[in-house]
Amino acid sequence: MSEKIYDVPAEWASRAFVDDAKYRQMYERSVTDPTGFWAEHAKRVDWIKAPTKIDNWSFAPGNVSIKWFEDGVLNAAYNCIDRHLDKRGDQVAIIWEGDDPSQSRSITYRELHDEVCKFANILRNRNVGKGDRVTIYLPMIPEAAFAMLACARIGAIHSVVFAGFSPDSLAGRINDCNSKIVITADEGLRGGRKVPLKANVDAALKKCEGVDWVMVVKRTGAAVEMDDVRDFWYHEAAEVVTTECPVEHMHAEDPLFILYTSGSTGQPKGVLHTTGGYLVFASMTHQYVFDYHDGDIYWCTADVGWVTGHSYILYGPLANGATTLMFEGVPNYPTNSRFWEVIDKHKVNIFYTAPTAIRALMQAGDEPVKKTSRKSLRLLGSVGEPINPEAWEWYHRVVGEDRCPIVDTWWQTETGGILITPLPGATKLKPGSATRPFFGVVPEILDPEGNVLEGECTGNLCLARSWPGQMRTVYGDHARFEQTYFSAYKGKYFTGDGCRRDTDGFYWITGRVDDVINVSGHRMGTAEVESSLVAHPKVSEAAVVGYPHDIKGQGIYAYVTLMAGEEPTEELRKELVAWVRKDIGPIASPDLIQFAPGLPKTRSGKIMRRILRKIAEDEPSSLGDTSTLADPAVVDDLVEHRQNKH
Ligand code: 6R9
Repeated sequence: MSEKIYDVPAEWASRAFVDDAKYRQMYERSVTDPTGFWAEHAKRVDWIKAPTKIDNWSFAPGNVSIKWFEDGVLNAAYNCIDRHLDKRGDQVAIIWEGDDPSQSRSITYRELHDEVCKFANILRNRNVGKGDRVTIYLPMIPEAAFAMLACARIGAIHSVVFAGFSPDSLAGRINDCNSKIVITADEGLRGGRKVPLKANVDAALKKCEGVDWVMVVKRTGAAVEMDDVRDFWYHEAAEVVTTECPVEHMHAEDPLFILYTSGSTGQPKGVLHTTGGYLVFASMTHQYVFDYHDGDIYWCTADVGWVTGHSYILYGPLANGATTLMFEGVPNYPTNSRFWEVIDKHKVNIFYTAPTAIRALMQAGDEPVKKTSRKSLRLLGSVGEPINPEAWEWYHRVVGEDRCPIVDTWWQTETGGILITPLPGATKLKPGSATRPFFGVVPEILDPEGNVLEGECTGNLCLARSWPGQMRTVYGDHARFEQTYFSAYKGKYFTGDGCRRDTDGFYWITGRVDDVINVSGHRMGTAEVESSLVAHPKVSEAAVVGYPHDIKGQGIYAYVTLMAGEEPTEELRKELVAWVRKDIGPIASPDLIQFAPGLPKTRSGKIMRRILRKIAEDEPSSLGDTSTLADPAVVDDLVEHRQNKH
């Protein structure tokens, strides 16, 4: 671990919303008087009816229930658009930068209002209303923002599915929440490559009974098949609707969106977020963590298919009246200078990206960075996975020219917003540490027996209390919600992450301790990849673990046992990679496949993943005790034929 410490630059301490003394004072109040604290900060959003009941939650086993601001009434789209119109109708809300550097577009708050109202009217005309689920499978184009905000405006619940997911993955998500409408585009465009989104939807819908409508946005103009009854073009429907659409009155605890995320078992879970608490938390964290001031140009490079895109491209920034940049492309197209060129082109002040992108660009050397100016940059952010100190230092020194603090923000789809992070005017930085809890957040580190550890320690990260942005349930399966997050440590939310707290009380996230792996900042359940592999006719058994990968953070290592009589060939290896890629999506493609005659199992038949992880990490000398295995000899073969040998 890096021992270096970076103090808060003097100009930051004086200009930021919060300096260290203020952080300590606000944090103290947030945990000693949470009701008073959140009653005050709830005022940052406009309520149709202000809440009088602030916090009402229980993490008690069998009775988990989370409510914030429950008697309040509001509308999220109103807060992200309408309330800004008087003061900043002509201010740019969204800067869209296309995959092709010659394409960009600026959308003012007034224009955003009109586009979102039109979109909402199109949905209302198809009988989509409060509580209905809408699946959005779009690339990073402005219509993705219009679609999400249109749902919020009419009280429909959006479920955005990342456009990199396969037809099967899409179908599973459509069916799980019974969407009756799917919004997509003819094709997506990323790094100069086309993605056949409409064709993917057509394939998915062969497995979905309940979908009445498919709305198609024209992005590339490719010829696509259109079903006469079911499918319609967005641009045609938009011609016959008005730019006014009254907002639906939503209770604070009415659902805002569902977002599917991978867990350690079974199918992805539909994480449900509600309206009031989520919006208060997303907007408040956006303002304080990025120290967002009026006039700043803010860019988060995430995709709206992930939670980071929801909270920190859309809802947080727009609720704050910010100018938010939405990027269709990838970091290395057309060249490795793309990020920095976009920063110069749009005079970006605040830049928020993932360690995997930083590591990939770092490998391309300093030159593609240094040939750009980046003078506008003031603050850098990191999210999605632990950032290794080398990448942190490079980001700080080369990209930020030693003048921009880095906020390393730890949070999850489930948390709705950032929970552990520096505040740039308040917190000294240690490369690799997410530092201190945000207001109202009470982290605890526990040992496997459930003892709360004090002082400097390492263990499993839990949260002792609720915060307004917390997920409320797994859509349609509250029992799974309780089981997944509240059963390991009674009365606490268990994050699935390991964590160290140092002598300064700073937190260092060490990565997942469950069967979730983090590949380029994307969460993947090992069980999902395994069930895809065993669905192949030649595969009898599979076990998947993560291993350290220079760029992706973690790579996917699959042990595969073939059916009797099948030959382990190079060709089959490629076939299996392609199989998983097609089944789940490119982000789930195994990086390494080892054909294994047998897997290490206990006598009761449990696969010993600890051993598989060590072999995948190329640490065969630290396998630990293998004597409890049913057949210890299988380990020798696995070690001998390991795929990650250095
Ligand atoms: C926002 C997001 C959540 C998991 C989380 C953890 C890892 C995210 C991190 C981090 C270390 C950070 N993670 N941010 N680990 N430092 N700053 O990424 O949500 O896709 O649900 O992933 O990502 O392991 O549990 P999500």
